[in-house]
Amino acid sequence: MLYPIENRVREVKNLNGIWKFKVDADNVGLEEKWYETPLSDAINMAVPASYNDLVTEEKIKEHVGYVWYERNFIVSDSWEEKRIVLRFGSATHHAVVWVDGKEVVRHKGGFLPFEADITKLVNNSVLEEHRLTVALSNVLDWTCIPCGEIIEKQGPGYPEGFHFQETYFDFYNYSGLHRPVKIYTTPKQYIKDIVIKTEVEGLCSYCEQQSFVALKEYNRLYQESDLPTAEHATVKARIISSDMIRLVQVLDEQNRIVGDCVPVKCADDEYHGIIQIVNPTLWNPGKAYLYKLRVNGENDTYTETFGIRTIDITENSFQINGRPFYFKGFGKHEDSDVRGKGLDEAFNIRDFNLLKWMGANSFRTSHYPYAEETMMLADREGMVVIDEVPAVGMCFWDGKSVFGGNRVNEKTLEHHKNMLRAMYERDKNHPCVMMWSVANEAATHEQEAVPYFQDVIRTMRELDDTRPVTMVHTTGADDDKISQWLDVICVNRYYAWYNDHGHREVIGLQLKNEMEKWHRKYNKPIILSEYGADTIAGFHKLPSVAFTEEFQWEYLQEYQKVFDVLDYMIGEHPWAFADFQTKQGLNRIDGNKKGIFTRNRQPKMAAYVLRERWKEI
Ligand code: BDP
Repeated sequence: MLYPIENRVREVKNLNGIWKFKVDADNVGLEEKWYETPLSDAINMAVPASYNDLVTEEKIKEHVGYVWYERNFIVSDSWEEKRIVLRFGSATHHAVVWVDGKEVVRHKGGFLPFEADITKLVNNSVLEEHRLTVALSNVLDWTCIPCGEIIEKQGPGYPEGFHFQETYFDFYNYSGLHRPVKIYTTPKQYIKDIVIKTEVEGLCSYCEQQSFVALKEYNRLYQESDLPTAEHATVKARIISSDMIRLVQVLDEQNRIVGDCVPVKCADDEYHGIIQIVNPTLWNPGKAYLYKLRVNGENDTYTETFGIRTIDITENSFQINGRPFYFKGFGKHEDSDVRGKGLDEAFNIRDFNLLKWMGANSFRTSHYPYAEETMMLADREGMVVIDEVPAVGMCFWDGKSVFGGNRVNEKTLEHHKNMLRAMYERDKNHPCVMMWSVANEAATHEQEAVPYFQDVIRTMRELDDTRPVTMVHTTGADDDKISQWLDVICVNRYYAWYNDHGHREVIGLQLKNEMEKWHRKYNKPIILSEYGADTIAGFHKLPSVAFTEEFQWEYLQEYQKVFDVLDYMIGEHPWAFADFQTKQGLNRIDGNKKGIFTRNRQPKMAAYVLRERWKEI
């Protein structure tokens, strides 16, 4: 799915700002057809943002079910000959959308974009203004990802109708129009999609021994003049278009045309073009280089950004452009004070500046695809991304089955695969995306999880044959039944936190033991994709105890000792980048405090020490 852009034939109108908002307290709005007339008794609401932390009433914040958004928009007379599309960056989690009371689209899934062609409705209309209404539901059940269920309790101890949304993941179930809402135009004959794949020949060789120890040394000496180069790149563009495509050009960062071709029409609405580039500049971690592919049709034109880089995997290395890459970075969240999961470009810039200050080179979009604007920033900053689909909450730790009972079902699988498709469609051309993660902490020890994830992984590979596939595990190596189908193994571990709480002395032994088991069983590279300790900023104690800043650093250090001796460990992502909001829980004091930064993006003590380490490797 192409991102809305402006050029000489396309326009974009931003619908961000203040919308009308109403809670559907009794969830009767659909039945009563609230979309037919302007919302009554509405309050003001900001878009993009989660509504939960903007209001003061707990009833609204914790409402389970529908809320309604509404605003008016204007269509310019100059759009008369255009195709007009309404686009939501995301709507968390499920939405029904009307324009002037007519339904234009329904969407299930809270973290990916969707759109509706509204040309017929708004062109040549007598209306001065159009009314846009959205009914948005935050209900999670076992047919969607993330998974959840509504719990109802009755009995003498509970008030009448007592119920709440249960979730089996560790972040607050923020809801709202979290990402930009836009209207954009295209010519009537238009470019629908562009898929760019690149191949590289003559990559400069790197012949040092590719072990972690060598890698550390290599990175120390890694100078800009050492950046990998290639002799030649082939750019393959597949263009889906109802407009006749005349020319495809590749432009470099100075907007110089470095290659072009007249694409061949291969099928109805489909064109293929191949462009050769001599001595391409590669997209490297920390040193991005972005080319533009300009598609010129008879009526439409679209410019897509891309990068040229290679990915290879051996049994103990992940290589980008032929050089071993060691993942240093974090699992993150889209989360901040007041705006919740709403896109905030200022926070994004701060986060990227902090990542670079730390010497980090990567992050995982735990536990859902982040905003497109974040992916674009990662492209530009040379930040490597593990892109994760919102498959989280698929494991119980008390022995109850998730895949074998009446929980995860065929509808879940279908939705999971739809979300993989939507994630791929949205993110396929981003050079920053180096690996897909198809789930976080699913019950991969269950026999019934096997056919489920075989299907999921096969779907991901059918969509994309250029990127590796991983999945993030909580299950132990002995019990895991899935990783033979993955390229890289990601493991989350909390030794000395959830088990043997406070005993840092067990970490080294337990971690090494477990990592060896994974490697012996699968012979694949491993990333420790989460490990961490809740830490209250400003708590200090000598000697340290759990929850103090000293403990967090000492805790991380025990893990690092193991990373430094195991060759097949190809990365460390401590949990988490910053403190974040969760539901209420006995071990959550106003949220998860495992951040290396506070929720307001200020460093805890561990940040300085981790920084020193990462600057060195
Ligand atoms: C892991 C989850 C992550 C949690 C973390 C924790 O992947 O979402 O926030 O543990 O407990 O299980 O802090």
